[in-house]
Amino acid sequence: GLCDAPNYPYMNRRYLTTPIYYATGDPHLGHAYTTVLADTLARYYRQTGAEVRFLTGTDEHGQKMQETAAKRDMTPIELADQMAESFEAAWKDLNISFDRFIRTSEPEHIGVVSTVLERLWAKGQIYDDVYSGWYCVQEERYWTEREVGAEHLCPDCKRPVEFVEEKNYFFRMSDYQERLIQHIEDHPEWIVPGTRRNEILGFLKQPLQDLSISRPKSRLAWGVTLPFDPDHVCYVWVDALINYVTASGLLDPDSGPDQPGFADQGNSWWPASLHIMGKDIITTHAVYWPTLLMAADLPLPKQILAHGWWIMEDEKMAKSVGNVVDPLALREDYGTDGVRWYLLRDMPTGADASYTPERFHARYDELANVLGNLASRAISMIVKYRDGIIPEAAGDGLEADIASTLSAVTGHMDALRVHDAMATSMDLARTANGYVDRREPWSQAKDPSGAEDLDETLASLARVIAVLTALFLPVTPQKMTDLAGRLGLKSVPTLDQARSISLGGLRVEKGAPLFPRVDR
Ligand code: ME8
Repeated sequence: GLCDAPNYPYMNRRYLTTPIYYATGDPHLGHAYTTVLADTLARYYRQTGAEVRFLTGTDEHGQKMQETAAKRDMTPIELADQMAESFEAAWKDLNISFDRFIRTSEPEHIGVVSTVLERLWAKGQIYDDVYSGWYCVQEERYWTEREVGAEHLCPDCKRPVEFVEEKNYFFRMSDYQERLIQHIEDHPEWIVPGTRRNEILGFLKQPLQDLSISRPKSRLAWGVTLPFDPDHVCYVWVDALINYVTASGLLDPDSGPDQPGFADQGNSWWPASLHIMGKDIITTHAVYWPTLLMAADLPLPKQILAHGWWIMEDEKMAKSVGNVVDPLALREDYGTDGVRWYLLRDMPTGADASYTPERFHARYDELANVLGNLASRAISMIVKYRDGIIPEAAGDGLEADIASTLSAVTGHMDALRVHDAMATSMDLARTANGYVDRREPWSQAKDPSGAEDLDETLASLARVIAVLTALFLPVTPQKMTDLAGRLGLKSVPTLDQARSISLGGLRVEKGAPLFPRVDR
């Protein structure tokens, strides 16, 4: 079937994507969440030895871009340049390890969009017709009479919609309804979490409409010109979704619909292993996108993860609402890794979460008081009692806890329950603090016959900290690299190495607090 590209080495090659964000405003905490989530998964997969391709970027065409640019007395490309730079800089500040930052204004992408459209056109998957109905500029989409109601408001953003009557090209999306339902039913993990899968299956109980894929240039000039009609541009969502294929290297932007690229899927990153996004754009990813791919005879992405929303005072955090939090400002107080930890620890992957400064602070305290404190007391004691050299002892005082944590965390990560992986990892640090309290190394140090016990305590602590650096690496990469260095390691061990690492004889080093106290 479509999902079973021959010999696709699923587990050892991972192609992960975030949405490409609208280049109409600066990144906020919601965008940062998706991107940090994707980055944490990317780092986790790399840690397990997979070859990873991690894509993010900006969505630069469409009416909203055209209007925002006009309001600011800029051309759309000037606005796009400025915003792409702002997103890319924000992601670098948040230590996002993307491999490719795609912009939909790139010639390569425009070429690939044309290629796909030509292909669909040649295959009779696109026809023209007159569309008359309601259009929301904010959401860049058409709505039916019933959906806009008597007030003529967009059901999503509640803004007034416009009545339009225009020639449109339509994609025969309705032809793929049964196949899509079958695909979702045959692959229970294709859309996660299950609530979103049920929502899509519910949506597919209604007859699927064909999809308008064009906008007349008279209304919207800023987009990819249709290869078969120079007076129309491609609908921004179709243009945007294709970015995932562009960046995979599957298609040659310079050749036509019959190019071998369509047949030879061996060398590219396509199909994506995982598309990550917020639940606001699940329909475009789980309905428009797979049906377009089916029509173009291309394999479907392996999995789609739709997470929840960051909420502020009962409302979705959004640029259009004006209640956004700047992740870069929070970084100044709590550091990059503090922001990353808060985002992943506080939002159950898939559900909504409420941003409050208090919760942020409490999560940071957990990092400082549990993980940071463990590291600082263990390293101080190794310095104080053993001249900074980790004792050569079995160090298996926490062996059972380590083994069960590693398997639980792996299970959570593989099931995309990242917050559970975080909570479980932090529990191991908590257990290790309990171990210190129970063993009382300060008493062992006073008792001359306690030398072996003390060696064992300190070796066990060094070992559990090495394991913690591996567990926390995906979410707090800078701090864990720093901590591994303080343990005398050249780098953070992989999870596999952490299972059997031996640290005896390494020299530890004290340093400034890993997670300094933040006064508020
Ligand atoms: O939709 N909580 O771009 P966009 C959680 N260009 N996540 C949030 C959020 C919030 N309050 N606000 C935004 C687009 N996000 C299209 C995508 S993809 C082919 C085209 C995150 O700039 C979340 O990932 O509006 C959401 O899906 C995305 O930003 C929307 O970003």
